[in-house]
Order: sequence, then C-alpha cells, then structure tokens
Amino acid sequence: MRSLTAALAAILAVTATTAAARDPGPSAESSRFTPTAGAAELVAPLGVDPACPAKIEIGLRSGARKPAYATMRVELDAPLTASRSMLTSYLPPGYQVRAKLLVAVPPDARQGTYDLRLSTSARTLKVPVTVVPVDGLDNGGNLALRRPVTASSQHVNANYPPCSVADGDRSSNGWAGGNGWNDATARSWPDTLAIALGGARQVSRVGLYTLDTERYPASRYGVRDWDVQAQVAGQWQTVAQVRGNTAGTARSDFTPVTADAVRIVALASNGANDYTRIIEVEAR
Ligand SMILES: [Ca+2]
Ligand SMILES: [Ca+2]
Repeated sequence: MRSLTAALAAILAVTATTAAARDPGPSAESSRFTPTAGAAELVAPLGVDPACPAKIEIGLRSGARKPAYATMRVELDAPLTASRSMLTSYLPPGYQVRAKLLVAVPPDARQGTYDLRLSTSARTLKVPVTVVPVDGLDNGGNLALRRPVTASSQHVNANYPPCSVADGDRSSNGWAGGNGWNDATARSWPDTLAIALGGARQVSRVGLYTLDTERYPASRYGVRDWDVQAQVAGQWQTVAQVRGNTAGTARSDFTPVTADAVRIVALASNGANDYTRIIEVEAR
C-alpha cells in the first residue's frame, strides 16, 4: 500500500494542480467530478500530416469531500478518432488531472462539426470539433499555419516531426511531445526547413520560435544563426539573416516578396548537442 501511495503521489505531483474553487454540483459524492476542456471548441484541419494531429487538453476536477478515484469516458463521433477513450485518476478534494488528447482526422472525413463527449457518471461536457480544409482555416494571418513542411532530416525519435513547426503551437512546453522539430545531424550544418504556402503569397515577415524552457533555455539549446529564404518564381532568395540569437523567438521583417514557400536555413545553434530545434515558424 505504501508503494502505491508513493506512486500516486508522484503521479499527482506531475499532473495535478489545485482548483481555485470547489464545484458546487449535486450532492452525491460520485457526481462531484467535473469534466473539463482546455478550449470551448477544437478546429481539426483536414489533409494535414498525420504526425501532427489536432490536440486539446482535457481534464477532470474533483469537488468531492474525500479523495477518490474518478473516471471519465472520452467519445468522439466517427470517423474521427481520439488518442484515448478514458481518463482515470486518483483525485484529492479540489484537485484536477489534465491530459493531452490527440484527434485524428482521416483524409476522407467530411467537413463539418463533430462531437467530442467527456462524460462522468453524472455529467457530460460536449466540445464541438470542426473539420475544415487547410484553405478554410482561420489562420489569423499566419500563412504557414498547417501548411506542408519538409526538413533536411528528422531526429530518429518520431516525437519531433517537421509538421510540428506549423501546428499553431508556439509553446516549448511539452518538448519531445510532438510540438517541435529536432534535426538528425548533430554538429552538422546547414539544416533546412521549408514550408509551402499553398500558392503564391505576399510575405514580409517570418517569426521563428526555438526551444526555450527553464530546463532547455534558448541560450544553450536554441538556434543561433539562420537565414530566412523565400521561394520566388522557383528560386530561393535570402530575404533576412539572424545571427547570434539567444532568445526564444526572433522576428525577421523584410521587403515584401511574392513567394510559394519560405525556408529556414539553420547555420548554428547555441551549443548543447548542437542540433537545430524549432518549435514554430510563422509567415505573414
Ligand atoms: Ca509547434
Ligand atoms: Ca544538423
């Protein structure tokens, strides 16, 4: 029992956070668990690389008076599929467990809205999942969002897919969890990363987010030197250069060009293992 308790404590230390307030809910203890979602809706683009599925944070919060095991069912309308069918956790009063849910959209799925249902015995939280082609996405002006990405190499670990630099997630949290690209050639340069823009687009700015967390600071793990290139009439042109970067993000502004694609040509990183690590690239 002691080892089980210790294991649970370790799990909770990683996954649980204290909720601000107790859920007032119905009186029965079993109904005092509330499904939660990190967003009110999820947009799942159609035709993207399966290595970069849509994702949403799901959770379960306890409003119970005593610690207890809580279980939540995860259901998603076909043909969409979810990366888990259940979330189960031991929850002390006021605690919440959270998990990342990946939503896969088969290439032949129809556009439209599907339901993600998160259910406990007493409550169901419905989250609409909207399937749209990439051309129909609200990209907020980011021309690179969800567009096809090709890289000069990919780290053998499949958790660093090139498509993750155009998935709309700029955060370095969750590194190695599929939200950034790591090349495969240590201490070897250049490394290239190209994003097709879905046609000729006017571009005048490229923003790059490199790995930057407390544990993996950009000043040691991030990209230091790179060229920004644009493909104009079939030719790659260097439109901006960044040298000596130690920050988590750098923005390059340049004279507008009409380009089919943008490319990062990484030339050096800040030392640690000497890989190229890019979390997100945005083009405007
Ligand atoms: Ca990303
Ligand atoms: Ca390399």
